[in-house]
Amino acid sequence: MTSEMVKKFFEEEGYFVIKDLMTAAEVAECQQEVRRLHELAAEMEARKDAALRNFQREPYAQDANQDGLPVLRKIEETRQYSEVFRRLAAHPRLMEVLHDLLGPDLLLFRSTLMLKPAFHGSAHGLHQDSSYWPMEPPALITVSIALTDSTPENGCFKVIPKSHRWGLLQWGRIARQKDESLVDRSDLDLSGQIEVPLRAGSALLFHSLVVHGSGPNTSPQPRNTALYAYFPPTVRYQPQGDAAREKSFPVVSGLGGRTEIVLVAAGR
Ligand SMILES: O=C(O)CCC(=O)C(=O)O
Repeated sequence: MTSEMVKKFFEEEGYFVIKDLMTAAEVAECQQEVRRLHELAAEMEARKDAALRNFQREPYAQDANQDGLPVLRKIEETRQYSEVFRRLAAHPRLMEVLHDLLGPDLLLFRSTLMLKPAFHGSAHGLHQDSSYWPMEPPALITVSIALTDSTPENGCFKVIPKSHRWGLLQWGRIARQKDESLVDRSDLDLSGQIEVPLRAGSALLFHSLVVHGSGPNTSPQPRNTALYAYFPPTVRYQPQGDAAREKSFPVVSGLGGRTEIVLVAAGR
């Protein structure tokens, strides 16, 4: 597909898949790094490290540990703990597509590992990312890079194409048990929902207003993904309530080579 075709598809459908973004060697390096971060979590738990708040245990796991390591649901701020995942945020092939969609100047809102351990992974309720994020306008792009094959059995993404045109809606809890419904609302037409299986190394990109979620992992295969969210400088930081009025965001590309930018919220 040409850049124009990718842009047109993304603008109309709200999502896009980049097949085989990473090489097999890159995938293997990321998988090793996922294991290292689990070992790090175990060490941090042992010393009651305050940064453990970025490592979330799987809330509905039957066992607390697998192979002697904690059963985790996600790790936030991965770029703080991992050079591999810091670099992956700026993968050259990903940058080409994001530059076409958002322009050359890119900031990072989120760098996360979403983990669905074999047999244990909880479901992810349907939602729009922008309903939870203090960023305006709601025009970010989330990228989920599959680090293992991602299938309907191990809880691949579900998206509703074109739902980025529905406007901003309210959603409920995100982490859900394996037999729970993925949504509490009954007033929405969810019939267009599709599953997006990905081979390890491929990536799903979607608009932050696209309705998405994922099922549980009841299979023997883990489903791990590196998840990032990007925004251009036209998106502002606008938190509600008592949240800090300024926040620093890493620069991923452009912006005169700066490494981070502090965004200050406009007056209340
Ligand atoms: O990785 C998943 O299954 C869902 C992640 C997601 O939707 C999110 O973090 O907003």
